[in-house]
Amino acid sequence: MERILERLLAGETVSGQAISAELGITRAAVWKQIEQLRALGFVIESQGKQGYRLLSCPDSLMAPVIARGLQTRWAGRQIVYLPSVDSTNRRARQLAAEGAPHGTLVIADEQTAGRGRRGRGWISPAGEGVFMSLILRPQSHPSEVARLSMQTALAVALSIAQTTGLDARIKWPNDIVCGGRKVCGMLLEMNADEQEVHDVVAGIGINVHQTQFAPEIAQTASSLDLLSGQRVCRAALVRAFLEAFERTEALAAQGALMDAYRARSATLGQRVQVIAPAGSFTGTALEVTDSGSLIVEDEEGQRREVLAADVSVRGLMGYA
Ligand code: BTX
Repeated sequence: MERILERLLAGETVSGQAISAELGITRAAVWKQIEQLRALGFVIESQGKQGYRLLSCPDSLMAPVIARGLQTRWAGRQIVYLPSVDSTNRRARQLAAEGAPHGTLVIADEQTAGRGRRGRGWISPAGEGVFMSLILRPQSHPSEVARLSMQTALAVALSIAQTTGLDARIKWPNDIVCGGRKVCGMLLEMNADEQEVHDVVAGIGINVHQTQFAPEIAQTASSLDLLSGQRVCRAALVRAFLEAFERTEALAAQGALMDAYRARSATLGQRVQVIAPAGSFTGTALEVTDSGSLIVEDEEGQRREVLAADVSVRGLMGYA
């Protein structure tokens, strides 16, 4: 179906015969796949013998829809779309282990067991969000992987801002918030030994069309549609993310990543409350280190290093 869609997206009328010859399938099979695309919401005109013409696309995440007009060198050059999957991170890790190239994007319309950090879940209703995992094969030491987490967060914030006009901000360590509400979570998983990183899977879940939320997140979560007052195009958001990710790589190479990150941070420069098992304290968030921890100056003027794994950080003004 993706190959027929690709052909239709090229813009011209294409005959059933030409598709059948190119794809090596019968004309009846072509017709059946056209009907399947129609059932998914693609409006396809039949022009008798001349063939088929695509008039409009639904809000689809199918690979050819995302790939149309994508301006990247490597990010998302290979896209694996799944209508439904347990977790795109789990699937991406499997594909990475099988040798999927750097930049492969695994994306789903629905997750049945979306994963958050530390065994938590990510609510991923069909057709409502973006659930995706980018496979990265950085040529770096495990200690440098924190940078990828910053790049991912920055790229998501920039792409949301670009696509919706919202003031998307990074809440350390890895939420994106808009108007004080969580619209996105990220889960980076690394496959490495002491010397070398084999691959990193950057998993991203963005709330796009939801208008209702499960009771446990109703007070903290929102969606891009609700916050922007417009119906956001998911494929455009994904393209913007992939393009922004490549830009963050350039920023990192120029030593400018931290400044760009700081400009999008909801946490840095703010008064925060650090809630740790060993005790809580308040202070001012100063910076994020190369290894990804947060430096907070406490009330006594002491600089304390806060590891993402240990704590929860709350802004003193609302959720963000
Ligand atoms: P996290 O542990 O920071 O956030 C999980 C917590 O956030 C949950 O315990 C719940 O309170 C809340 N939550 C769950 N779902 C939502 C939601 N849709 N919107 C707002 N809040 C929510 C964040 O973990 C990491 C999430 C990564 C999700 C992506 S989706 C694609 C990829 N595949 C996969 O399995 N996970 C990643």
